[in-house]
Amino acid sequence: MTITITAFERSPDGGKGLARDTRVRWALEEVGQPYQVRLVSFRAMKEPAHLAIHPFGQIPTYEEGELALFETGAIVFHIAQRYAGLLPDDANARARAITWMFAALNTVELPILELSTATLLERDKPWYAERLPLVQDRVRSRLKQLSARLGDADWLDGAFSAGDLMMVSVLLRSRPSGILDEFPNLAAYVARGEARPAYKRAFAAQLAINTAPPPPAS
Ligand SMILES: N[C@@H](CCC(=O)N[C@@H](CS)C(=O)NCC(=O)O)C(=O)O
Repeated sequence: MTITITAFERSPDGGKGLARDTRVRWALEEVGQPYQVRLVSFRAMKEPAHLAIHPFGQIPTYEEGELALFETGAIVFHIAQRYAGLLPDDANARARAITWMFAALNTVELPILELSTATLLERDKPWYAERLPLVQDRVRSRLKQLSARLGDADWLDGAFSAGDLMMVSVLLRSRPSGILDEFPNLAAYVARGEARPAYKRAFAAQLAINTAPPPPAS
């Protein structure tokens, strides 16, 4: 059955792989499933056809036959459940890997997102300079806890899993702030994720779109 995902026609990051279609591409590459991509403009994302699939008018979405999904957590979880390679067979190890997916999205991504929002959208506010260190410290304290748990292990819980895929994807978004590099074991963990052939293919695919000549004006 054909899998189709959506991605930005032009990602605001210019192809650095931070747009969230990259994590879905990565999951599909890890499990060896081919996929098609439908590119959407910011305007098209807010139009009824896209809103019917994604109620919040965002990317990525995932379509497979009758099934249409949004939210990268749900999409990667679905891929990991349906195809072998991203979740362990042992029931307890599987539950722990899923726990790490939730931790990445609910506990680690939130302060990282808050920092990105502050630096992107709040620079001109009179309170920006006073607030920024507080937001940075929230990221720092989360990463400190994660760093302590990871220690010198390669992955969060045994073999690479969907939990690591999601955590690495989330941590990548903290790299531009410089905070990731304050934790050498986390920086090395992210580099291990980026070194995976499946990640490299996913990254290259999104980069190709973002460096291609712009589509003709309609
Ligand atoms: N929680 C959602 C977040 C999706 C999201 O924020 N997508 C961004 C791109 S990475 C987007 O579409 N931004 C444009 C917008 O919100 O208008 C997920 O994990 O899928």
